[in-house]
Amino acid sequence: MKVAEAKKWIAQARSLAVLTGAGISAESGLPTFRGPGGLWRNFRPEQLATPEAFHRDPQLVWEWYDWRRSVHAKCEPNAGHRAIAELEKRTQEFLLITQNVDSLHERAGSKRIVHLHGSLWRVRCLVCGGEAENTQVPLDPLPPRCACGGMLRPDVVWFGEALPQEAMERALQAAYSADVFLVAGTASVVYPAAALPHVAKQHGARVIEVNLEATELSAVADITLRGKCGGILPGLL
Ligand code: BJW
Ligand code: ZN
Repeated sequence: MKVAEAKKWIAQARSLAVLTGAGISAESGLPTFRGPGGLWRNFRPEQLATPEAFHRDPQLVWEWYDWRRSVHAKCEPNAGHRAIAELEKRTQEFLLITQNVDSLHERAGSKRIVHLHGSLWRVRCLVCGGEAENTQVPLDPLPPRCACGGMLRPDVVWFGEALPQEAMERALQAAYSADVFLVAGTASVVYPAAALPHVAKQHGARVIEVNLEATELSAVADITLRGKCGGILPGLL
């Protein structure tokens, strides 16, 4: 039984790393990027999540983020988020590496966490570079402005932009030292996040994937568990 084997590996792991993507928040009602429900007003996320798109039409890109913030504000963590928070409590050396910009992992109780792609609830000024938390929903005015008068942007990582250095370093360190590397709800197509399970495997980790569908990682994973995060992850405790 694959689930029983995965559960045993996790229970015996001294060092566990978990990488999550949009799929884990799908059961909370947040749309994923690729696949059904990934489109917003006929735009693909890839057309909006770039610095070029923002410079061309900041109003349009901010409307997308404002809409996503309003959806997120009504969402609750699900059984998948809670199972990962519980795994953290049971494992000596643990890191949750998330690509998600929502805060559902923290709200489920996760503490040892790094956000590779930033946060939907933070903004950054294009003029003075100041960063701040911003939880206003809906935003008014749109685009929002900094106290210095400059335009604010979402404090997230778009295509072509570097990931936050400290988060990436901690994620790589966890990949080097993990006995088990659990990957949940990501299409595993966006780099450098998608490289982490490969790095972990090269350094001796067993890789377990939880996803509704086969992904780029599936052929490399030691165990693939097909199904919803909310159904499968609690069974790994
Ligand atoms: C379920 C489920 C359920 C559904 N249960 N499962 C060619 C080769 C390699 C790399 C590149 C290349 N060309 C360009 C690149 C680099 C590029 C990249 O990777 N591009 C690829 C697309 C080809 N990467 C970058 O540009 C990164 N930066 C970089 O490389 O910088 C270099 C640099 C160095 C120094 C200086 C300057 C630059 C940055 C990447 C940033 C990604 N940003 C986004 C937006 C964040 C903000 C926002 O949220 O708006 O991050 S894009 C988007 O994709 C978002 C996500 O975090 C990320 C990953 O998506 P994810 O999580 O995998 O979601 P989905 O929707 O794709 O998949 C969901 C999965 O869940 C599916 O598999 C479903 O089956 C499953 N699922 N429901 C279980 N209930
Ligand atoms: Zn400013």
